Order: sequence, then C-alpha cells, then structure tokens
Amino acid sequence: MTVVLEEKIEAIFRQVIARNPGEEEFHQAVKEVLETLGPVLVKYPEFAHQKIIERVCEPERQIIFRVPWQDDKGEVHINRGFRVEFNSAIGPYKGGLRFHPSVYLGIIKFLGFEQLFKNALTGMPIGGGKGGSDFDPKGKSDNEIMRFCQSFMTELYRHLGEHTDVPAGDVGVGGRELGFLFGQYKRITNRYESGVLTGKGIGWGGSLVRKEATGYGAVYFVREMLKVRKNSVEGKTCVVSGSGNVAIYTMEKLQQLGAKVVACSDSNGIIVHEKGIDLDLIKRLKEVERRRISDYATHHKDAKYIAGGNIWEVPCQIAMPSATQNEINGKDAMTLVKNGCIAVGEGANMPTTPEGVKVFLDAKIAYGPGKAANAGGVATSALEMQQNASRDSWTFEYTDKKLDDIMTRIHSTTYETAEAFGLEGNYVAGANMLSFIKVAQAMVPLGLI
Ligand code: NDP
Ligand code: 2IT
Repeated sequence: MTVVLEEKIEAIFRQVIARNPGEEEFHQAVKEVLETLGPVLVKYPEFAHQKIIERVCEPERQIIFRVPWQDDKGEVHINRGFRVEFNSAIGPYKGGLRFHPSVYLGIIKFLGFEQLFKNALTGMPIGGGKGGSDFDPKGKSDNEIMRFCQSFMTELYRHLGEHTDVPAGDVGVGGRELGFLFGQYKRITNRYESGVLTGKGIGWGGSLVRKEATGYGAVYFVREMLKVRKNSVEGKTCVVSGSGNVAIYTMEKLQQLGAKVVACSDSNGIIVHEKGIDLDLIKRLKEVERRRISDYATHHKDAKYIAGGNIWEVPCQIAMPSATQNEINGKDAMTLVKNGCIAVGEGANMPTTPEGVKVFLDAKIAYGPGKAANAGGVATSALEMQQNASRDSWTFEYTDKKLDDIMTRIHSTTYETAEAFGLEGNYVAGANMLSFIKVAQAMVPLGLI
C-alpha cells in the first residue's frame, strides 16, 4: 500500500474518533475494518473518490429515545432506547436489539457497523442496523419485561416496517421479548406485518432453525475452516463461552458433529465438566427456568463451578466465544494457542481484542471472525423474511440446508477474497474486504446517498 493511501485512511479514522467521542467499541470496530481496506482502494480507486469509507462510518440515522416503565411495585423507571440505522444500500436496515445495562450509543454503533458488513456477506437483501436499551432484564418478572417491551415499542414502531427496518434478538432479547414487541407493534399499527421482526415464535410467523441458526452456523464455519486444513470437528475438545442462545446451539451442533464440549459460562463464572457438558440440563436451566450456570454443579457432582473463572484457561482444540465483546484479550489468546487450540469461531460480535486477533493471526490458527462466523443468525432471519413475504413456512431440514449452504459460501468467498489479495488464510481481511466491496458496489449506483 502506498504511504499516501495509508495516511488517507489514517485521516479518515482520526475523523471518526473526533466525530464520535467516547465510543471506544465503535472506534475499535471501525479501526479493524479500515486497517484492511488499503488494497481494496488500490483496486477500486472510485471508492475513494466517492468517499465510501467516510459514508459507511456515518450512520444514515440514529434514534435515541426515553423508555419509561413501571415495575411490579408501581415504581417508575426510565431507560434509554436506541436504534442506529446504519446503511440501507443492500436492503432494509436489519439487526438485533440488545437489552443489557452496559448498552450505550458506542455499543450499538459498533454492533450496527459490524452488522452492515456481516449482512453483506450473507448474500441476502438486507442492510445494517442495531438497537437496544440499557434495561437489565435480569431478575425482572414476565410482567415487568412485558411493560418494558411495550413502552420500548411504543416509540420504536414509527421507525420500523418490513421494507424499512427489521429488528430481531441479541443479548437479553429472545423469544419472550420478541413476542411482547411484536404484540405491541401489531396493536399500535393494526397490521399483522410478520416481516417487521424476525426470531418470532413458530406459531406466529417465525422460522424453524432461527433459534439454532447462529450457533449452528458458527460451527458450520469452523467445520469449513478445518476442512481446508484437512481436519474436522469430530473428536475435538471444545470450550464455548456464555450459556445463552448462541452458546447453547453452538454446543448442540459441536456435539452432533462428534466433538466434546468441556466448558461453558455466564457472567458470574464457568462450568468445567470433563465428561462433556449435559446440554439438556443447560437448556432446562437457561431456557426454561432462567437460572444461573452455577446450578449446573448441584446436578453433576463431577462438574466444577469456578466463580469468576477464566474459561480460556481450560485447554481445548476449538474455542467458540459466544458471550460478549472483548472477552478474549491478548493474554487469553496466547493461553489458548499455547494449550493447543487450532480453531476459533466467533459466535459473539467482536469477542476478541485487537491484541488477541493479532495473536491468532500470527499463530496461523484457523480464526473465523464474528462478522463471517456468526452470520448464520441474521442469514436465517432473512430466510424468515422470505417465508413471511410468501406466506410460507419451510421444514427444519430445508431451512437448515439453506443455512449450511450460506455458511459454506461465506467461508469459501471470504477465503478466496483473502487469497486473491495475497493474504491466504486471513479471514479477517477476507471478510472485511469482500463485504466492503459488496456494500460499496451497491452504494455507488444509487448516487450520493
Ligand atoms: P443471550 O442473552 O442469549 O446470552 C448471552 C450470554 O453471554 C449469557 O450467558 C450471558 O451471561 C453472557 N454475557 C452477556 N453479556 C455479558 C457480559 N457483558 N459479560 C459477560 N458475559 C456476558 O445472548 P446471545 O446468545 O443471543 O448473544 C451472545 C453473543 O452473540 C453476543 O455477542 C451477540 O451480539 C452475538 N450474536 C447473537 C446472535 C443471535 O442471533 N442471537 C447473532 C449473532 C451474534 P449472563 O446471563 O450472566 O448475562
Ligand atoms: O448480531 C446479529 O447478527 C444478531 N443479533 C442477529 C440479527 C438479526 O437480525 O437476526
């Protein structure tokens, strides 16, 4: 890359920092993408003339709103709601809603920025957006969750639409929350507009496989990375962080493919079960009873619960971070590599710090970054939209095959893109370059938007 070009990209990044002060996660996500775009601008100078990088770093629209609600005792609470509509060149804004106390604009913007590129990789007609709230669903009753969701949607509905903006779940937002959100949307608009939300229940417009899709898809991606290396998932010892939606179905697919999952976690601690995690128990504890992972050890005396433990210290061959951003730092990455880890598939969004990413790339292990490896969730959301548009519902097998095909294609196209730019095996570069090219090629013909 020429020095002038490097300086140009540096200047754009400095401007992003200046225009978005205090939004560290957003800066991190932008930097990781920008760092890989030099060769793309050499090949496509028109993207620089058209200021595509500057444009994709500025969301098309950012909505911030008050969400007042009452708890079961009648006390009033005020939360903040967000929807950042990043880019709609390829399709309506699409991306999940996160309810977690750590949510602020910088988190939603990093997620929206990642989503834009991830969605482009799926090959489906979806743009990028993300939303959520600093509301903490932990310890709340079903009625409190319902009142919060109703209040949240009472503002958000005016910004949504099946052709405009289509949210789904993310951390803290699953089937229960989506039900309350969809119910309120339908009530306010007097429209049964199935395609306005995805991740819906099977009885009211949802798609089979959507619940499993992110986890299954991440494992399909790891399977493909290992295939290139003439290796497989079968027989491998695995560690999966988190114990929510993505973690559960990552573990399920790993087990189906003959791997052994020996550890998972939540934000309080880790469970290590050398015999292999009992997934039925995890599903009951987390999906039905909404309990903590520590309860697992009371059912299995040979399992160990370590409060505040570091899951990346548990030796494994395959690591699948499936909880949250920046959960693997440089030291954790070194520990994983030293302990014989050969593949990392990111179910979570941006779970590895830049130092950690460098360790994985330098060690040349199979490293699948989130925007490629976890794209199966949103891809299946797009399949749900497709079914809603045609008022159809597909079988589990048919939908799962489509998901598998999409993940296999994301793998091969990101691999080939990296190879074409002389960076064989670097899926970070491959995913960033390919998705940026796709977004840019959709933006240019639409004029200055
Ligand atoms: P869930 O809410 O179902 O589960 C989240 C899990 O991660 C829980 O075990 C939770 O522990 C843990 N966790 C969440 N936040 C933190 C935190 N700040 N520190 C430590 N642990 C944390 O969410 P999902 O499984 O849906 O999402 C997990 C990750 O996957 C996120 O990064 C999300 O953006 C990403 N993702 C999700 C997709 C989806 O379709 N749902 C699609 C693609 C990516 P605890 O219960 O203690 O909070
Ligand atoms: O990060 C993600 O891709 C998601 N939370 C899923 C988004 C979606 O619209 O299905």
